[in-house]
Amino acid sequence: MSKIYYVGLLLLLIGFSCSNKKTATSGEEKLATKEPNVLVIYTDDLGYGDVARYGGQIPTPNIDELAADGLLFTNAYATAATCTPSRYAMLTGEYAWRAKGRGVAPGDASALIRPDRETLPSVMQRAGYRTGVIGKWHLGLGGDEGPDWNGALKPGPLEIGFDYSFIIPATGDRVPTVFVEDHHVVGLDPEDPIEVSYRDKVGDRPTGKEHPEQLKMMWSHGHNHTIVNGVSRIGYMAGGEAALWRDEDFAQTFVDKASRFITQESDKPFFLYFATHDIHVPRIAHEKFQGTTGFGPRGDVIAQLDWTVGELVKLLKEEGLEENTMIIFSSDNGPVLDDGYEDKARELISNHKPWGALRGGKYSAFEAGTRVPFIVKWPAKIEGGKTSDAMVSQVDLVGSFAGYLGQEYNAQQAVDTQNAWPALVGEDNEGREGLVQEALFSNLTYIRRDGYKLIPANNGPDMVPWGPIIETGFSEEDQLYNVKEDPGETKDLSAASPKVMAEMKSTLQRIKDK
Ligand code: NG6
Ligand code: CA
Repeated sequence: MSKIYYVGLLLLLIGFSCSNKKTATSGEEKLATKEPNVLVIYTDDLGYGDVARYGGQIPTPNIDELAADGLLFTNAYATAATCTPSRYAMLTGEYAWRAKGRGVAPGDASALIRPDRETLPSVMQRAGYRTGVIGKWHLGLGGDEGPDWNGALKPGPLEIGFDYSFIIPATGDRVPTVFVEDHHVVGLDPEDPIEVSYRDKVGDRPTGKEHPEQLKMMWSHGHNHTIVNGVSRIGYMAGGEAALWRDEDFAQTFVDKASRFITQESDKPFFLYFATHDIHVPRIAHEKFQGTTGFGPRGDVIAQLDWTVGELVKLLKEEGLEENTMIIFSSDNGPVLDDGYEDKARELISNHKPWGALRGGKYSAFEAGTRVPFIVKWPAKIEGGKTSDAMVSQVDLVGSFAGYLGQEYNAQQAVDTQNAWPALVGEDNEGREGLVQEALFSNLTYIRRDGYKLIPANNGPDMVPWGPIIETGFSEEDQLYNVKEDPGETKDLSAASPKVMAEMKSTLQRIKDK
């Protein structure tokens, strides 16, 4: 054989192996072999009817686009009508009401989820994901002694499965009004330590009660303690001047942090729990959104939330990650108008119905308390533009991701989670057989897939007992509705269907006793 022949063969082999390599690292190949990135966009107090695609009057083009490109659910539920228990259940796979002390957490609560607990981020970590949480936490920080704002804040997100954390420790309306990144308050000057009290006034910052003239947004109920950034909060806070946030910058700050997290060099897929402050009170949108909707501050923060979604999707597109990223968009509980500040939410509501056709709202045992927007977009797997009536619950994320990723999970701890993967990706239109939802004061209701909903008798007040003018759904008599046929819960069927009710009562008891 001639030399030329050998050289030719060699070149051919080199060429072959090069082209082979190229295929192995091409985008297409990545798609076929890599698990999806997962981005959970968890909004705060966004009602079932607050998204245009669900019937809302305030434009939400970017959220609507998620639905146009993904799957929109009409029967999806948060587990509770308030924030802390909903988040607890989504992250642990256990309904929050199984133990006491998991209601709305004060801003100085110690960690509600301890390191020995099974969690959604731990499942993802074990499956080879890098995990992050950005945004509102509201699940407590620190051990039994509570958070040490001037030291290391642990246990917290990093101890329960997150590799990275950048959070509002509790809520925007609670002190301390500072961000926490990993274990520390961001920008804290050690010479000016933070002091927090939920009982007595600390330090000499003015309060909203004494100095309403210093406020840019007046309080209506509660929220009249320490003033920070022209807004009085729940709780008293001294020190930490250099670390104080500006509410107007929340949305941009979180988008920037998400961008850094998502674009980080890594061989691993990412799991990002992105918990927006919007549209919780105080509703202080960035100046560029203020006055843009005609619906007042509540409308403006919906516009800002929509912008946030648009920015995240744009980022994924730019990074070539859109196709194989699964976005789950939802809310922690239903809508409220006046939740403690005079922001004209009620006066400017016009024909917009945050609760859609449902009854009640945040805090309520009626449907608007927990039935929430829920959209899943994952172009590589889910065909866009479809609607699913499957009954899904946020408590099922643990079981669903564990199932899909082939991970074992601690079912002794995550007792309430189920593998709802087929429903989440649109392959099962039925979903859960039934679910429990938690309203104010841990009152429980039970809903069946066929629409029957039991609200057991209780002696709670029939209206939320402070400012928000919302029906709690409580009554001294048992109530039974069919929320499929009667989403507004207008016809009590308890007298007409005693058998259904008895059966549902015993099912609820069985779930409680689990
Ligand atoms: C309530 C607050 C309300 C809100 C809620 C928690 C008062 C009078 N009201 O106690 O403004 O902060 O707690 O909302 O203080 S949640 O969405 O985080 O659950
Ligand atoms: Ca909430």
